[in-house]
Amino acid sequence: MSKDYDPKEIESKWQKVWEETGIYHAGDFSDKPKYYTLIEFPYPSADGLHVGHPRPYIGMDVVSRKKRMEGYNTLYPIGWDAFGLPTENFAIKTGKKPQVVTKENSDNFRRQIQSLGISFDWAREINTTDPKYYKWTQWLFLKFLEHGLAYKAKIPINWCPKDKIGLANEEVVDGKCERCGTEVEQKEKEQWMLAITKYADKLLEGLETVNYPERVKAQQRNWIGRSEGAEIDFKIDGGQTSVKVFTTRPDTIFGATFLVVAGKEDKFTGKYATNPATQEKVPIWEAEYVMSDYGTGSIMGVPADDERDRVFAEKHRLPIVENYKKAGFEDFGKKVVKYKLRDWVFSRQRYWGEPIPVVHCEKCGIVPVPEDQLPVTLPEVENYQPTDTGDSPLANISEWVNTTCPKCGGYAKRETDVMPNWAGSSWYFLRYVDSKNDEKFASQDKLKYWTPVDWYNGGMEHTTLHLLYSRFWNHFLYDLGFVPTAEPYKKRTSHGIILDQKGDKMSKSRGNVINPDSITERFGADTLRVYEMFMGPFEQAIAWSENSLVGPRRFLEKVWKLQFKVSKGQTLGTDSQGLTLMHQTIKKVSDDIEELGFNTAISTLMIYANVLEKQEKVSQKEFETLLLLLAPFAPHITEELWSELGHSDSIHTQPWPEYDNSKLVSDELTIVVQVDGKVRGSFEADKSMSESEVLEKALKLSEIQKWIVGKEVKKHIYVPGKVLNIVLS
Ligand code: ANZ
Ligand code: ZN
Repeated sequence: MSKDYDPKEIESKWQKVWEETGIYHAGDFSDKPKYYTLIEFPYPSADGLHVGHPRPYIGMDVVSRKKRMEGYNTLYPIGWDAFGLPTENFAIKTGKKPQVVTKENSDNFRRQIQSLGISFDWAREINTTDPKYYKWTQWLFLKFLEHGLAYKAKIPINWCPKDKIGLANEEVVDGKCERCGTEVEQKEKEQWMLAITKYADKLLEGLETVNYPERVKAQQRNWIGRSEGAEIDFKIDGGQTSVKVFTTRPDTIFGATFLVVAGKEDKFTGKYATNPATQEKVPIWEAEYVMSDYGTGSIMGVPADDERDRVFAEKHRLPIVENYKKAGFEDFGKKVVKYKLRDWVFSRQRYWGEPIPVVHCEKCGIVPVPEDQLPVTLPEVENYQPTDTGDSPLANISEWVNTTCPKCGGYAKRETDVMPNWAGSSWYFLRYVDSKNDEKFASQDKLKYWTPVDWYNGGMEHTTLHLLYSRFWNHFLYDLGFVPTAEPYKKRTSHGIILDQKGDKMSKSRGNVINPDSITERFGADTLRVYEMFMGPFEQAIAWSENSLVGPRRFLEKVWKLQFKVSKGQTLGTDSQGLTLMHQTIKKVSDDIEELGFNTAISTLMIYANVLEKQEKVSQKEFETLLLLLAPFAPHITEELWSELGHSDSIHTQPWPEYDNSKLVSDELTIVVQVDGKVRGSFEADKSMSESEVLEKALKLSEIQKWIVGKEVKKHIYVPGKVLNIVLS
């Protein structure tokens, strides 16, 4: 009569039930406290999900499910970050419309994710390429424009000649395009910019108020790169003109023996300036090690105290003054603050992005598209290929480009640049709280109820891009009174990526991608989930190991078989030690989940299941506790076993087990007995036994008797509740 564990059958059955009953739907407003868990929404690529994708989804699913059971009204949403190059390039290659590609890919991702039983609230699903969504991305852009934070500038941009696209500094890694690895060129172009630098201080100060890993905070601080220093003028040509330098060490000015201006190669300009401290003439050089776009683009060379200046001075035989007088910090120049952070290049000359919602009118200049005419939708085009002039493919669609000016009614041209892929993801967490709203990006009431995000888990690779950008947008919206808190995320954590069996990064080009479908097919979603949480510390990268799936599968089978040992209706644990273990297990699993210790939580559950398996009978209470603690990790099997016990409500809406502090330590203690420091025996003692009672009992033990007979006990040392050492010699 004992039924075998058949994940396929029970998983699809319960997924259907959950969908029908909507148990993971987070209702707006409630008397319960709210909890908002967030993962970085995926880019729906044509390759589908690989086994690395679900690791953070499962991790935060465990947290979300636990929070729900703890009585929180929990929001755990999902959507698609679907604009950008991969889809556009795929469309160019296959001749399919990006809209169609996006639909197919997100349908596939949805199917895959749903087969894993993750408790996302699908009713709130968003897609950044949906005109109903990007209407609001455009509206938010217009807010930046209205407040002077979006502007056009002709600037040298990082240009990828292969992708034919301008790149933000953040997208250039070691001088190469982050996506395709091609050497980046410089190109002068009119670009839309967002003034993120105006928020540099707020973005720094905000870090003091949030719970992020220290290394994430450090990366954000470094990226912003705030430096306090001074600007000092060095006069030339008899005081007519001067070179302004930026220094963080104005106290070293007496040691400044030359000036360097940013240049392409090292050379002497032939000019001299006067050091205002020493009144000496110092030569003005050009060199590559001085960056043109930082500080003032010029420095004072202090070879005695700055390593790079010393190298430069030695190479070009410039004077080095070792022991010079130190100046006071305010003595020369003017105090200034400089940042490494640059304004954000916000336009892309491509097709698959949000059109920037402005028109160019000969009479009125740049005119924003009025709110009631949003969204400015992407027109259907035949050819998505970017142009060689660097203009967007949209520039070729005259019916779309030619329009009337909303201000004067005259002839105007639409802006043909689109926004970067980072736009839609800069505010998506706000849209989730009210994803169907056609009147506003989200209602004030719902924003007030749901935000900020309580726990956001995402990749370390997004620390300087997405995380900084979305914090910037949220700070800006806070200043406008649109969102209730300046910081969007209370707590941030990161997961490690999953590598292939050999320890290499999984990628389509390497051909080493493992599709979760095949794993679910063979082992079941619960086994995949438990394996991904068990395989190693959540924050560390780890190699996939097909063989290791067997362990989690066996564990679930063991849990399955325990149901046949349960004495129904029996509520209490069998003995005091059993009760202690149960409470210890509850505590350990509860604490571990809060600290991303998913792997140790599972091993604790494995130990517990082993102990129960060895018992002759398992009480209903013990078995239910095991199921409740396992439910966030393996939601299908636990739901099935829960209903087999006769419950009609879902296990996922039950209260999370609580532990009793007083039961964490057993009343029974094992006292180890040593004779002259060597372990000779042990016995079970009651917690209340006094030291003399312990000694008395120990001396009577037969295994101790044979060591001490005929000898004198000189003294004894007792470590309460643990060890008794009997000293003879
Ligand atoms: C004299 C000096 C003496 C300096 C000394 C340092 C140590 P932060 O802001 O922390 O990165 N510097 C200034 N502008 C520069 C540029 N455009 N390119 C390259 N280097 C530049 O460091 C600021 C320091 O870096 C400045 O202080 C300047 O060198 C150099 F013992 O001035 B210092
Ligand atoms: Zn006009």
